[in-house]
Amino acid sequence: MNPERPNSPRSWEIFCQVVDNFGDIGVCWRLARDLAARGGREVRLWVDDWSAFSRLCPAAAEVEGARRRSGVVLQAVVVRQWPSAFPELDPAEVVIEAFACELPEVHLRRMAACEPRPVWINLEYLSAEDWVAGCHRMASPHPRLPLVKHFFFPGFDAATGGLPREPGLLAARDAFLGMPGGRRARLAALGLAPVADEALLVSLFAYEHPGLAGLLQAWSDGDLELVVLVPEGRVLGDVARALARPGLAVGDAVVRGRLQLRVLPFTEQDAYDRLLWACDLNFVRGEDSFVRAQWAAKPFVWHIYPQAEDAHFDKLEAFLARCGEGLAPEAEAAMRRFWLAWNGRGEPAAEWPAFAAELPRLAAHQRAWCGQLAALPDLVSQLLEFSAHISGRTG
Ligand code: TRH
Repeated sequence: MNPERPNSPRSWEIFCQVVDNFGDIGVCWRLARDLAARGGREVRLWVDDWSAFSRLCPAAAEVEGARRRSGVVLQAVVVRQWPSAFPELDPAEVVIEAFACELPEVHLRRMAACEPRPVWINLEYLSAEDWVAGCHRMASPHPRLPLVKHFFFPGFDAATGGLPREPGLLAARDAFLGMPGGRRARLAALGLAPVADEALLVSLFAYEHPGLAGLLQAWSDGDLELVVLVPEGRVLGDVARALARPGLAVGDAVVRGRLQLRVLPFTEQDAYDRLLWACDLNFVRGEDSFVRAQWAAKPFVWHIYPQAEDAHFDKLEAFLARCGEGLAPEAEAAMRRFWLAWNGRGEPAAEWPAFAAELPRLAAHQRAWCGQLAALPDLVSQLLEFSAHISGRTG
């Protein structure tokens, strides 16, 4: 596979509609930055929700309205507010619509008038389900215009588009973990106070959670010393209620028995990666943090994005089946039971002791799982190869 073939497209644009939270823009922002960082490409990112984007890229908050509309270069990406009245402009050679967001009609017509026509890709949500491989790279002709859209599915095996993984990511992680001074130095690099050597360091990023109070109680009453770092976000209200600390906010710390909990600010993506690397156990959610936890190669727990009619449990089971392969049966059962409980099928506090007892085995397993995933081509490499292939065919 050689993504740098002569017909490799040089201009790319990504359309992102923020449905809710940060996953849509989180994935698109990483993709845009990675494409731009690999060199020799112009990358434009259209985002409809500038305030969600500004949480991931605080420099964007400083950009005033007119420049948002005309485009501002941030980390080598031209970022533009996606307006409701979309301007007439030249499409890029590759147009990515993220997560089936609908492209503006005016842009589709411009794409249809291009010669050669742009490569049009719909980047889909991540799933470990088996059907994904059968739909990956599937072509879908536009009903009216002379355009063909291709479905591109990220995934966990060689028959899919792979996972986002920037070149050098794992080396950066290993350098961070190998820094002289150990955990104290790593935490200092993150701006965090030291924790006791024997404490289990946990990051907690989750949606609202009715089972949280019981788990916090189990942690405070348990044998293990735990330091739990909670980035500001949707779960904080439940944390505050469970600990009877109304108004709990960034910078606050609470101690209950064996549990010490600290509230962190929401940071830039790269800093969040380092937080995941630094912790012994990560609670993550949605799509992007779920992937980053796998590159952190530490035990983790996934709060999956809930879907109608519990459809998300099929996705959860599909991932557990893949990721659990090769785990000792007791460890696999402990992981499954705790993950299901964390997602509402069971009582997290009741499943915690068995899960905690398996953490050493789960740590070894996640390192191996990460190595297995890292042996597959990453998402951006595959997009480069695929777009060169399609533009070679249509150009
Ligand atoms: O925010 P999420 O729940 O996102 C989504 C959306 O709800 C989306 O509509 C849905 O379809 C999808 O899940 C499945 O979780 P996710 O995907 O993990 O995105 C969070 C982003 O926020 C991710 O890019 C990491 C980033 N982040 C930071 O940059 N700094 C932080 O401090 C934290 C906690 C997260």
